[in-house]
Amino acid sequence: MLKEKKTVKEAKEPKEAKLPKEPMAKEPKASKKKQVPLEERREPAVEKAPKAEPKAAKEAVQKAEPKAAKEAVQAEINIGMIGHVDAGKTSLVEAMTGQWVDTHSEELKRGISIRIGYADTVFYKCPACSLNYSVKEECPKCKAKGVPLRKVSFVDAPGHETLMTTMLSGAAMMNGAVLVVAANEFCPQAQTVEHLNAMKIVGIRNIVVAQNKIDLVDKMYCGRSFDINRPGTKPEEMKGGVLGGTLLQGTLNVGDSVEIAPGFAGKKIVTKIQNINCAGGKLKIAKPGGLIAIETLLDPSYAQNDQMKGQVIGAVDSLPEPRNTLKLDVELLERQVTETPGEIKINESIVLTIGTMTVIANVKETRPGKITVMLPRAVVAEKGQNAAVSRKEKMKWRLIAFGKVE
Ligand SMILES: Nc1nc2c(ncn2[C@@H]2O[C@H](COP(=O)(O)OP(=O)(O)OP(=O)(O)O)[C@@H](O)[C@H]2O)c(=O)[nH]1
Ligand SMILES: [Mg+2]
Ligand SMILES: [Zn+2]
Repeated sequence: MLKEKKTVKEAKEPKEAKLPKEPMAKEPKASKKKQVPLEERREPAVEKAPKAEPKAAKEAVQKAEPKAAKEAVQAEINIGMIGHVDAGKTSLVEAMTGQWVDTHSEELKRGISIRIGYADTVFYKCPACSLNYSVKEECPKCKAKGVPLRKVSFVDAPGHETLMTTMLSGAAMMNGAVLVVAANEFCPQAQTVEHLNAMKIVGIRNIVVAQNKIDLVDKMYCGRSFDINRPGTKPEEMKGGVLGGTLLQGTLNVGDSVEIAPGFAGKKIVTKIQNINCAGGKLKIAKPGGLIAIETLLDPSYAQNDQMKGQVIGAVDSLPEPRNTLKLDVELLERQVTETPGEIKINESIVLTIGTMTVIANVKETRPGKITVMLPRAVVAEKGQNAAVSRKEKMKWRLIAFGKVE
């Protein structure tokens, strides 16, 4: 859904700018993350909106009519686009219908949806190939003419907190909904919850969750690393360090700058992707699935002998800062055959596995169900990330607890 951001949402609103039919009670200059008290949000901000909407709906249907006549498929269902402000609802509608439904000058200026948007599309089934469904008549894979299945109307709701009443009146027209969630934001956001509540009120049970903006959260775990240069390679022919692993989310492109964390000595490293390989050969773009090897501009000696194992690779400035102290919620594992492990004690050395990183940790503090550990080697861990806790028992490292990073 990637698209140039048209306007900056937080941009200051010029005073004279007014919406003729849908005055906003509050300027949406507030940061999208800011929580506004419920009573403020419930202000009848857009009570006049319903007047304008049926008209807009009619216009949208009329515009779509000639097409519909040709295809002889009638819109038979309304799918709502719901979710927090900026999640990408309107972008998803555009991807599926080809129409950018935010057309009001105010919407264009602010870069947010203010009214309910409408756009139709026809779902086609390709009779000839395995790529079965498309929103284009011509099958994108084999170019055969698709068979129209059904025409669907998208009802695009605004996500801004001051526009809940507009969203609610739109909800009344939905038969099902797509809850759009931005992968680069904590979930749920205020409007994720409110929109789901709105669905409950109007009795919509069929909701599909679409995770959007996954391109913003590239993340690869490095499981191996290599120096691929043969001894005696001329300096100008030397290749940079190669990192092998699997992409968890997002995409990596040849030419992308990426950061590697925790990096060295607690500092992240930034490098550039020179080549990407998978078992089948070279790739220009890597997606999640299978093992890939990325050639970087890193000094190859850093990558020798799996030295980069456990590092995380992601878009620049996207990874958490490396940390030497972690607080964990821990739950001891119950064992069926051998004795259940005893409590974790202060000063005990344990091993944590976070992603592909394995580190020794020293227990500094314990409270019921919680431990604080010091790490001689920094790690990157996100809040809520799982960690496996192991302890040495009879000369072997044994898994003893399940941890969650606080
Ligand atoms: N990087 C990236 N940006 C995206 C993606 N989808 C949407 N955007 C951008 O995110 C911004 C918000 O997208 P919209 O489609 O307007 O979001 P919305 O949910 O309709 O927003 P409201 O209607 O105001 O609640 C725009 O700048 C989009 O270009 C995506 O998949 N990746
Ligand atoms: Mg929108
Ligand atoms: Zn086809």
